Amino acid sequence: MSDRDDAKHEQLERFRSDHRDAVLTTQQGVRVGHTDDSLTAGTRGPTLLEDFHAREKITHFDHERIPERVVHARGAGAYGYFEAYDDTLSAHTTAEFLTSGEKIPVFVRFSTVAGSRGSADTVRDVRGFATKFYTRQGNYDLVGNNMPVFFIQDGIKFPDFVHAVKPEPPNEIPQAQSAHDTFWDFVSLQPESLHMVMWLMSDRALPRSYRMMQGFGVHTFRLVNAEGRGTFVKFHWKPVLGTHSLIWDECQKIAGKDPDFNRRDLWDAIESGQYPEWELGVQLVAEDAEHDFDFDLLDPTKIIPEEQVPVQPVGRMVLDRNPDNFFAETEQIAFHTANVVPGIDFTNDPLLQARNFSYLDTQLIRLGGPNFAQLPVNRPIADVATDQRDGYGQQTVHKGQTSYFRNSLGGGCPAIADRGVFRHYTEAVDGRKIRERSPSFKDFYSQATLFWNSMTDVERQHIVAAFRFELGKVTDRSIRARTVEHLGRIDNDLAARVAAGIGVEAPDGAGGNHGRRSPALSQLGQPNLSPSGRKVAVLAADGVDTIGIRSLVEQLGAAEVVAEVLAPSDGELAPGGAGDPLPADRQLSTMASVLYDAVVVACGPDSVERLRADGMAVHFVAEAYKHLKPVAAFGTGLDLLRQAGVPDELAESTEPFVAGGVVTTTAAADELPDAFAAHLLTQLAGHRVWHRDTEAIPA
Ligand code: HDE
Repeated sequence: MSDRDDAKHEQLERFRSDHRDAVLTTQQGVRVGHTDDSLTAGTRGPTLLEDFHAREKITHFDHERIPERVVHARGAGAYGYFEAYDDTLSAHTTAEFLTSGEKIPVFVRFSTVAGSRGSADTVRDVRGFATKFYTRQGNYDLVGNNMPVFFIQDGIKFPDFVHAVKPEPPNEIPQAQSAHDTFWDFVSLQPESLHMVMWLMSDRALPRSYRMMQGFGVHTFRLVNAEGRGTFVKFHWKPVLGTHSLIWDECQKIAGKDPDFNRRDLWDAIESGQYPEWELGVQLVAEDAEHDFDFDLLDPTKIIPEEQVPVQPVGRMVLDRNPDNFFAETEQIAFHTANVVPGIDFTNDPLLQARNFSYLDTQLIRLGGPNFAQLPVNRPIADVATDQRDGYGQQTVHKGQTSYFRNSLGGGCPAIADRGVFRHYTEAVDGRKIRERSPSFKDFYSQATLFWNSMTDVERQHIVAAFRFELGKVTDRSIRARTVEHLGRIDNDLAARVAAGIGVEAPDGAGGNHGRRSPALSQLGQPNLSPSGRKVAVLAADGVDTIGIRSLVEQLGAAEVVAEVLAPSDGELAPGGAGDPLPADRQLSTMASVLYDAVVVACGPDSVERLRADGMAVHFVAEAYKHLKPVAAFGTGLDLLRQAGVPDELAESTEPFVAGGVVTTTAAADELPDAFAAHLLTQLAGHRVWHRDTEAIPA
């Protein structure tokens, strides 16, 4: 973990408590000499009311839970910093953190949306990507998601939407899933949701890692400069490791094998010094260009295609410190879209306007009163001086006679500032009071079509499979049919392919498709050529070639790839020939292929014989192959690939050979060529071997 110091870190230090070298006391500081037995009348008699220690201990325990977030309950967070590249944005905003180049402390919380606090990480869902910037001008919260649009246009529908996606009321089933009747009932009756539904059915909903996920502010916000001029802005986070996803079958299995998969990945990466990094980009639109688009900039179900308004990089964010305490920090952090600093303002996006109400309100119930901004993680590093007083959990001892404005008794303080204040953008507003959606919000299909058109064939196959899975779980046939009818208005081929899998009629083909594409929308269209951040399993048993493994692990490590040696049992592996014993990192039965990005079978006749007799090892290889992962073997390790049914051609010489993402060489031990690791790294950088045909592989 980083030893970087910053103002937030220093502030938190005042609140940290470490019990090393401490003795047990009550909350009142009275030393406790015995905490295992209650005070009773006789050793077999009733517990006495006067046992203040037992009562305090149990009472505190009884009150340890707070309400979980009504959405985004499950999350993981980390500290880090943001730094602007330069001051180019100063023409558009007075927000210093976007222009100063200084390192600004941040806390980021990633989350799933629908599941409860204890649900699995790898469900099909949107991911939250919320950043709190502790700036000198006050806290700024960018509370975004990993998808750039939302399901609804107006916040008044949010309770309806959330009620529909959450587990169904009679039995609280299913947990953290959209694959059920009420979700599809809702979206099929609210076509404005279709664009986002396309994103949700895409691989974006299955991130390989929080470190490999884009983030979006979603709404159009406004930057405001020193002259008070506004510029529309959309915020984008782009991960340095590239945007990568899991495969749906992997996700479902990981949910059982390691429900903390994404949390753990973030934690481990930071602990090991592989600090995740994102670039912040902005799309800027001049005020007088507001109506230059074929959609409304205030409509949160629309993107501004990057080909139309390019994303300009403005800074980078690095996460380099894990929290000390999940509850105190990750659970108690309170984001609020209305936490803005001078130079950033809202627009009239009706979804954003509702959020500006909701986030403050929800913290009051969740964190138990109006003083939650005093919790250590929420405290600004900017000075705070309000006339607000009292309330549950007040931590500040306010001195002085006055807590009102204007006062003379307190010397007029806190005084009204004349510099650096937040000034609301002075927008001209005129209109009749009316409960009606603007006609400019009424196109529900064009951008869903744009998204579909922009996908590669593989991405389209995944989208079709996702619709078939989700709608296949819907018991009401009319909901299935209604959804497919909407899909027909997005694209006929999409609708026909989905319909064929779920036993409903395809629509009549009258849909049409505008044919436009936005290549930036495709994840696979922008390959990331670095293997960094991936995890490789090396299968081994007693008798393995430990020299070969050591050199491979070292080469992978140099490329920031974590390689772990998995063996049938823990402890040291006896070497097959020359070489020293090698400690196994993990016991095979505690892990699974779905927790790795690739598998390597090491050489060693005895080792491979043992693995061939172990069904888990054979399955490990077959499953990794089925999930389109690079598979590699050296020396006698090739025999395990054959036993697992890997159908591709394997090496016949020591020259490393690659076919269908399978990297092999007959070389053993000290003769393992460097090119073997190099080929494996190239395959890892490709993430998955998308064109491998694995339909018939049983795993
Ligand atoms: Fe949220 N949302 N939201 N949301 N949201 C919450 O706030 C809400 C929306 C997002 O890690 C809640 O503190 C309404 C869009 C994230 O702590 C709550 C509407 C986007 C997080 C709430 C939306 C988001 C939340 C629940 C429609 C992406 C987790 C607990 C008007 C741009 C923040 C809490 C964290 C959390 C309300 C729509 C992102 C109830 C009413 C759009 C990342 O206030």
